Amino acid sequence: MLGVQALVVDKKINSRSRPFICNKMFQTAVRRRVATLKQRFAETLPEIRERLTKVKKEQGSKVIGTVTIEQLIGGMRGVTGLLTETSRLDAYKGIKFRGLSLPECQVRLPSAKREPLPEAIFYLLLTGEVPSNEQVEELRNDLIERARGLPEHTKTIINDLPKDMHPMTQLSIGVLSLQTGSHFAKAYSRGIKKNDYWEYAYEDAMDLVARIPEIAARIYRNKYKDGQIAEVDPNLDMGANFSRQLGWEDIDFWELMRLYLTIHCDHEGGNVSAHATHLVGSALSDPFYSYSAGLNGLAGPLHGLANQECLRFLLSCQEKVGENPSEEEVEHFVKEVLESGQVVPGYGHAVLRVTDPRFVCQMDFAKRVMPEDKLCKVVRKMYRVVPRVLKEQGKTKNPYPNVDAHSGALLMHFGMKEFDFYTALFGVSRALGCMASYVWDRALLLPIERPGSVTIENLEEFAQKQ
Ligand code: HAX
Repeated sequence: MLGVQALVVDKKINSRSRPFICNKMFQTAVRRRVATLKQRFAETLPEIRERLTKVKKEQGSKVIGTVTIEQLIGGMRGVTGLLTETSRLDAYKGIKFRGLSLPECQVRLPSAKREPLPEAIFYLLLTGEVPSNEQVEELRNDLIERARGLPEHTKTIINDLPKDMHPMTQLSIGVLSLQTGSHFAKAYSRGIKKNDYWEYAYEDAMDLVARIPEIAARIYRNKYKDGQIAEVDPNLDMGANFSRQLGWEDIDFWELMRLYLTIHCDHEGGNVSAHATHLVGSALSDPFYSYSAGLNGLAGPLHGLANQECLRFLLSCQEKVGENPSEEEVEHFVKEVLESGQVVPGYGHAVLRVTDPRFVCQMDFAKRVMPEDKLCKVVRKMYRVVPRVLKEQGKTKNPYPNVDAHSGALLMHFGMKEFDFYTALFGVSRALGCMASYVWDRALLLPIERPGSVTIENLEEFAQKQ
């Protein structure tokens, strides 16, 4: 929980007050006392650069794994080939952000109520340190200032896009339109030292993280509502501001948004959105080019788009067998989906081999905040049925639910029914992890990425020689 100066606990607030209210004197004190996130990053950098140089020099020739022909053909599953500082995914324990599991983040990171503040998780991803309330407050102020600088041309571009364009296409365009303000691109063309790349990358990354919520909210308001959008409130955190700009004043929804922004923010380096951002960035394309590419990957149905597919799947189950289906009816429905050759959305994972802890966090939230919600009850029935059915089918390496199996039902509960928008929410969250990693990539002076490739003929020849 944040300190009393910074927070009015939500039990005491009425509908006009906010669960994250900062006292002006406290803010001023924060500005005087606390090192900025950038300063803190700069302080930690020399030691980390030294460790990387040492491990490269002393251990550089050691073998970390091998690549089989099956892995080469099979999307490089299980091939460790990336350096990502921000998080690590364990097949059996799930995601750890800088060594902290999701439940640990919920306990240890500053919060407005219960769920971590998005600013706090971003601080953790960037520095590896659990921030104090004051550090989060300093970062929050910085992001608010930057959010207010959303360029006019970005607003115009979004307003002019066809309303029937998918939100992810719009989000990618919106992020790309920020590129005109890239500090990194300008500094690079002026000529800067490699050691200083990260400073400009940092400025861009912060601008992107600060501005992407309003871009997404504008897309939502234009496409589905009246096009009007609330101003950023300087007294609120990112989760609350984003919710308000989307049109939600319900503080339970603000908490859901904080949870949502936390659980989707990062999933180590190899997932499509993080990897695409990293790859494009390795060519020294600036953060806007890079994350726009990451968003294009997130838009795929096997990655981020699975959350909208999942909701469609849950609703069609209800449509077919009623709002409150029995487990037998759910089982029958799932088997029909599989027999028709489709995958069960929200189930399976390329790395995880257990129930995704991000699913568990959402299920806990649903049980606490909306215990009687019918759709959430269907989600829980699916959880009891689908793993067994997928195990019987025998193909899927991981028959358990992933993050996308629950998120749509939670959003539906609060009246966000436009499920083709859901992946855009994911995109706002994933910006936190991808941008933290982008800054590290430049800070650690990582080179352009350029793996080798072979032809089928090469593979055949290689196999014969072996
Ligand atoms: N339903 C039915 N079949 C499934 C399945 C599911 N949920 N998950 C995997 N399978 C099948 C695969 O299609 C594959 O079949 P073929 O051999 O016929 O091609 C087989 O089981 C083996 O696949 P796998 O090794 O277990 O899984 P992959 O690593 O290849 O793929 C996916 C991982 C997440 C893409 C996969 O499980 C899937 O398609 N799931 C449904 C879509 C989904 O929920 N995606 C979101 C993932 C989380 C995420 O990135 N969110 O952004």
